[in-house]
Amino acid sequence: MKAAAALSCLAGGTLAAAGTLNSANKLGKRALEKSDPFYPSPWMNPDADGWAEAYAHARDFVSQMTLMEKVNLTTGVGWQGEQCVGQVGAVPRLGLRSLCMQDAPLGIRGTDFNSAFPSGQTAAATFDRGLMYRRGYAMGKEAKGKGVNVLLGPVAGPLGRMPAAGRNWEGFAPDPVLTGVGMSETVKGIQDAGVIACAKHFIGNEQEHFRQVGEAQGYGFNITETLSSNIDDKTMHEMYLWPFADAVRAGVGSVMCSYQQVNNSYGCQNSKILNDLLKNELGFQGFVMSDWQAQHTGAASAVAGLDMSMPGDTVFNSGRSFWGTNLTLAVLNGTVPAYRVDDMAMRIMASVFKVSKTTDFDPINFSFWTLDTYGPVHWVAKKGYQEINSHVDVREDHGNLIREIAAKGTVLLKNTGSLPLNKPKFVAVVGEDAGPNPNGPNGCSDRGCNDGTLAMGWGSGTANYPYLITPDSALQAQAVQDGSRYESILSNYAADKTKALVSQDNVTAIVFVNADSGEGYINVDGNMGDRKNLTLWRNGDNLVKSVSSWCPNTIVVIHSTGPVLLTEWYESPNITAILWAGLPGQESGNSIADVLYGKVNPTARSPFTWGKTRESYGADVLYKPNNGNGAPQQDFTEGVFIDYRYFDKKGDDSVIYEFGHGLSYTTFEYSNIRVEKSNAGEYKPTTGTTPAAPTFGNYSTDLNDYLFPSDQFPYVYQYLYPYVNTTDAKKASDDPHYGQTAAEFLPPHATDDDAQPLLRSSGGNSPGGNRQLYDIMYTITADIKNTGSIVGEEVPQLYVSLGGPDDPKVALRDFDRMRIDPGETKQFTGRLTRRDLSNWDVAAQDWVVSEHEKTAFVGRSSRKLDLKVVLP
Ligand SMILES: *[C@@H]1O[C@H](CO)[C@@H](O)[C@H](O)[C@H]1NC(C)=O
Ligand SMILES: *[C@@H]1O[C@H](CO)[C@@H](O)[C@H](O)[C@H]1NC(C)=O
Ligand SMILES: *[C@@H]1O[C@H](CO)[C@@H](O)[C@H](O)[C@H]1NC(C)=O
Ligand SMILES: *[C@@H]1O[C@H](CO)[C@@H](O)[C@H](O)[C@H]1NC(C)=O
Ligand SMILES: *[C@@H]1O[C@H](CO)[C@@H](O)[C@H](O)[C@H]1NC(C)=O
Ligand SMILES: *[C@@H]1O[C@H](CO)[C@@H](O)[C@H](O)[C@H]1NC(C)=O
Ligand SMILES: *[C@@H]1O[C@H](CO)[C@@H](O)[C@H](O)[C@H]1NC(C)=O
Ligand SMILES: *[C@@H]1O[C@H](CO)[C@@H](O)[C@H](O)[C@H]1NC(C)=O
Ligand SMILES: *[C@@H]1O[C@H](CO)[C@@H](O)[C@H](O)[C@H]1NC(C)=O
Ligand SMILES: CC(=O)N[C@H]1CO[C@H](CO)[C@@H](O)[C@@H]1O
Repeated sequence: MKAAAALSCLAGGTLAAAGTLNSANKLGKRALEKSDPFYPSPWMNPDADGWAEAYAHARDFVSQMTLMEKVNLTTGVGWQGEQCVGQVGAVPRLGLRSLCMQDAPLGIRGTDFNSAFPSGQTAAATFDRGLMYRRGYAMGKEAKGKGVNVLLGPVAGPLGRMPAAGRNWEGFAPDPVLTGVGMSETVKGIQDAGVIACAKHFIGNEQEHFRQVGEAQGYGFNITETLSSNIDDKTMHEMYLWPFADAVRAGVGSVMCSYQQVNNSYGCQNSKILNDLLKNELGFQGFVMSDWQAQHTGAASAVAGLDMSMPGDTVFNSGRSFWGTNLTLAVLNGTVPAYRVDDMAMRIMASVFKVSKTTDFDPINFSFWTLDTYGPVHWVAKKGYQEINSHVDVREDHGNLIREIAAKGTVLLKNTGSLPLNKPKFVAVVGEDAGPNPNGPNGCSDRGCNDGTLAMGWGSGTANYPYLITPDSALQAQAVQDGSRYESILSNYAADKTKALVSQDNVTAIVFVNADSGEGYINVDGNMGDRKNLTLWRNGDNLVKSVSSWCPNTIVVIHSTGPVLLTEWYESPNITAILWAGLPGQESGNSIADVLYGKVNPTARSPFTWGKTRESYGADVLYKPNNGNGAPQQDFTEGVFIDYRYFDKKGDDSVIYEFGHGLSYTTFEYSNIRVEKSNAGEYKPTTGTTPAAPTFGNYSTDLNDYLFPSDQFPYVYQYLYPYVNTTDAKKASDDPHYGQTAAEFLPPHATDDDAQPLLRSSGGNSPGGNRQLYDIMYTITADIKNTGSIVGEEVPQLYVSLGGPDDPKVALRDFDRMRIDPGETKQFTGRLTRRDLSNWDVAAQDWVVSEHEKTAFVGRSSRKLDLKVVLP
């Protein structure tokens, strides 16, 4: 049975499920993957580590709440109903203003006097936990300064299964451990600043094409259901769920469920992923919010584990909601158990108390919908004119941090000696990517164009730039200071002029090229979010090839959202250096100048593999529906073998630069690997049961008590409320199927409230899964010596081979970024936890350390594994 077979009634999606099943045969012989049901939805654990105090506060608060107040807290007020990109109803009686959810994972979206940080992917390239934390903290502080309560990031979905996928740059890397560290550090940073983080998009949200039906239809694809990511249980645990486990372990307050389906069940009503994996196995105590319009049902999504409907309306500006009035009625008529709505409110309020510590929030000081100072608070209703943008400057000194992260996240892929630059005689800079967008840095809405230098992708994952330092301006300033001659041609098509420039004697030519991508609702040059190719944009390859054919000292700088194909030119002897500068944010020019001139000795590592061809990556975006009008099917048949795991398995010569690769201006020597076994003890599966579902407070069953209080405030157009308009429940619900009972359309056990058994792999009181998974089993040390003549930082990486025939050759498990003086030797220490050495055993439904011999490697990349030791 499908996890959310329970589609009907509150659901617009009733027919959807049936449609998918009926079209099963169109894909071939096998039936479509399905998701097993998992009910009931787990309620909060009063004793969870890091949550107990927040639970107690929340219990006191929620116990005072009426049913309508609880419903208000769970349901968005509708698209453009308030100032933020999403807000829920307020609880004025208890002094709680409406919670503000706001993009984005690299800075606050749509406002002003905020910073534009480097992308998550660029932060990942630093391999520096401290910088990842500081980035999160700074973003959290900025959000707090504008009145944001929930910052919608960080991102672990997409993980990066396909290099062309549009939003990979918002996340970290196609490696679960590096992404897990990015998630954990960013969550801690954001939440230490007093803002709730939101780990998204849960789960399998690996491409833009077909994620939403309307969007796909707009592009001319006639589908009636969204993409299904079909992921087997082992791959789910070992790859896609892993970084979410780290986010949960770090105490993340919210998780956003995704648009697409998993095994043909929608992300926001898939009980297997929400109830079982997230809330039961990982012991997630925070709340699950829907992606914007990713909710398709009312009661079904409630019992499948959804806690907050965003932005609240069934579709933007319908003025109707699957929850709101419908959720109030569903509790009153017994379809949705009261404990489930109590648990939603508990989870939301516990996150508030855990992270914000108070319910006395700062005012919201901006409107996402305009930069005007005065305007309507209720944007779509054009009601409530007042000051809606106070233009509060929240940037502090974050520009310095942004410059540091971007420089330390710039990967030196190749260097035959031309770098670092030292007062070069003549610098010639070539390429649009070095210059400004003629329409200004924010000239395209949500950065939906690729004009001028690329410093972030496009879509909801963006922020407005407060300024954008272009490479051209920063490099010119440096040249002037050095007494160099400097010229730039900020075009990719001025062949004759470029030739004349870079053919001169003694020229250091720096070519800037890029490749962009973003979110599916914007199509840039035929790229509907996902990239349509892996090549450079706008004649970039020809530009590099031409300049390097004229100039024997050509340095190439790439700004991109992922790997591009360097195949045709990377070996040219005239190309003396290649750098990947990721998506650096507002300080772009300064940070690349810092690296080119050696103020920052490069240390960053590529957070993905640079393959020779698009095909060499294996998995790819699905660009054409493959299931008739039904849900396109994306089968994750490669299992755990994505990115370097796939290239290593093939073992051919299709890798140009491997995952983890990055050069320095100095050199390092690795020696003396040692291993120490810890006495971690036996793994003990979790046993026992939960308490029965608690309820908090009681509620009136008289519909007269739920009527819209028109004597207290006017009804705002399209606004979503918890009230009923009439005491005729059927009319109030406006649901043509009103009257179906839970037994008629919800799956078995969906409303159970008795004690439930704990999963053996779950954490008991410890969020993130069984706590012994995080026991340290081995400590590996190695000596790293700086054998060059300048100070440098090095990123020793610890990989393991789990030894089984189905295991990747090696998998990253730990790393450090260490500053080492010339001649100095420092000790690297890496740790292997039980999880690091385990496989997910599908039969046992638990992590198991296999019998195969395990080997640890310490090296400078996934392929330069200097040292190895067999684990005793
Ligand atoms: C209740 O949900 C149904 C969809 O199941 C929707 O058609 C109806 O408009 C909703 N009612 C309200 C008052 O939003
Ligand atoms: C999807 O189907 C596969 C294969 O049957 C199964 O291993 C996996 O657990 C399913 N995942 C979900 C979330 O239902
Ligand atoms: C629900 O929230 C709205 C504001 O979003 C507020 O006006 C209303 O009073 C709230 N209702 C209850 C019952 O608290
Ligand atoms: C889309 O497919 C449906 C179902 O096959 C069909 O009824 C409809 O006419 C199609 N629409 C377009 C625009 O092709
Ligand atoms: C913005 O914040 C300032 C300082 O907290 C406050 O005085 C002002 O009322 C706020 N403006 C809005 C529109 O909330
Ligand atoms: C790849 O796509 C980009 C962006 O649309 C385009 O500029 C470029 O020309 C394409 N490359 C090739 C080889 O067609
Ligand atoms: C390198 O540059 C020189 C001009 O200095 C040119 O003659 C030569 O063909 C170039 N080599 C390549 C491989 O492009
Ligand atoms: C409830 O009443 C308001 C104000 O009359 C109206 O705008 C709204 O559409 C009504 N809602 C329903 C579900 O009938
Ligand atoms: C209960 O209310 C919900 C929400 O309006 C509705 O979908 C459902 O049909 C109702 N069930 C009964 C038994 O009245
Ligand atoms: C300082 C420098 O690099 N000078 C060179 C300029 O170019 C001429 C001709 O190619 C060389 O002979 C110089 O050494």
